[in-house]
Amino acid sequence: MSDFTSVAVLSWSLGLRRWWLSHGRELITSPFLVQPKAPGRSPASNFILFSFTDGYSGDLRDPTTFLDVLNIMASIVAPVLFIQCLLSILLTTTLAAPINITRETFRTCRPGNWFGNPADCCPPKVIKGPIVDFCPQYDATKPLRVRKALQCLSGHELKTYTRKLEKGYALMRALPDSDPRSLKRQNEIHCAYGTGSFIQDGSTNLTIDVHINWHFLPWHRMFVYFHEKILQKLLGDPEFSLHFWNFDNSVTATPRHGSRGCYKAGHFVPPMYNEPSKATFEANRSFMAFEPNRPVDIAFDLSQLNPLLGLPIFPNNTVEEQTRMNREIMHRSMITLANTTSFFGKAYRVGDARILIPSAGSGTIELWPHNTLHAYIGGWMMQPTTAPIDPLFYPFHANMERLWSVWRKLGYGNDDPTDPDWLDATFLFWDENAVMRRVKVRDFVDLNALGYTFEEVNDASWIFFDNSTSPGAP
Ligand SMILES: [Cu+2]
Repeated sequence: MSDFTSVAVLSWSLGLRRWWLSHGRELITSPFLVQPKAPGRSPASNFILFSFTDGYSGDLRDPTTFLDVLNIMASIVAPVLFIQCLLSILLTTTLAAPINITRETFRTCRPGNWFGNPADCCPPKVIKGPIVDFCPQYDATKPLRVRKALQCLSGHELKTYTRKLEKGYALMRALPDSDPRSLKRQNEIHCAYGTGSFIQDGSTNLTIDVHINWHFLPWHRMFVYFHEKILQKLLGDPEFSLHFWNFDNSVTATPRHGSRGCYKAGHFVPPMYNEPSKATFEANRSFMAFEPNRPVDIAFDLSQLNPLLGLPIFPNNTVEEQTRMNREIMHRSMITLANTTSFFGKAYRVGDARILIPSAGSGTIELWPHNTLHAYIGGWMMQPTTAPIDPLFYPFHANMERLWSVWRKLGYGNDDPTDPDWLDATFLFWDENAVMRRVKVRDFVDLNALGYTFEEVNDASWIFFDNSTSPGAP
């Protein structure tokens, strides 16, 4: 109940009721309004609708008795409501706390669901070994690793990277299911975190989700971070970087002389993830993902979609149309509609129920381009129960978190939430050594501390998109 309602209820119980008793009845029973009737003397006895134990009864058609009943009801209900509101305010202000995933959360994990679709993906209920706090170690003397834009890799670098990537996924797929670093187990942990399988400690029914709320961006940065660490470990190369799919850039530009970075359009599915004989490939995708010259559609309106009824029908836009629509939707999600609250999504703390409808809790970039692209790729990528089975998930999400870091630099007062219930939320992940780590959101907001950065790309393609030039856009 809102504070406003509490004030209203309090006012009524303290003041209005007294006013009604002393003046209100006289006013309404004055000769200018309605002639008063003696209570209980309704001409038609079948209209006597109530009777109290003290013998008072009345006809609800009589305005004075009707208001008397309201008044008596209010005098009973108002204090009860008031106490209830006071309690709920006290409870939310004193008990609100960040979400913390613990051994107990794992122990009480149970099958969850996504849009009513059952999901049975709990990790083992007992976490073996210690849980080690994750502390990023910023080393100013060490150059940051650079995650690059996939579409600009070329020559020897492209060859080496593709070979390593394929080897990394082959090794990851070969790990036994008992190893939490296997691709299957990584998918399962995302599934458990994304289907309400985990329950808030101490609750019997409040389930946890890392989508459709403000944990979407930091949680997925953590997930991709440990995925990259696992690839590094499997490859024996601590400098290996998971390069990103720059799907949001649909314009190839000529960089100014001397400027560094990648200025090539990146809105096609990266070819190194579309090689059927390789471990980076996944056959279970929509046909659109296999058309090499088809730009992705990140602007599609998914708001009417029931994902259980099948894939949405994406229109066959021309490259020019798609480019304009993609630029516009990026401009909206990153600038026009993206203040701090709307960009991150709805607050989600201990005591809050899981939000199930994307438009009710998701941040702008979770809706567009994230949800649209998951639906566009289709197949496993369509649902959080299976999406990380497809290796394309990772360069895609690497770009999602890059967009977060771009948003912070755009100005407009953009800044991360300062609420401790966001900053102090903790999640558990198995690291590259299969050791369980406790990870805090506040440790995942600064990329420098995590030791990597992103290559500069042509974000200007949507930053400088002018909405006024395309009134018919979605
Ligand atoms: Cu997810």
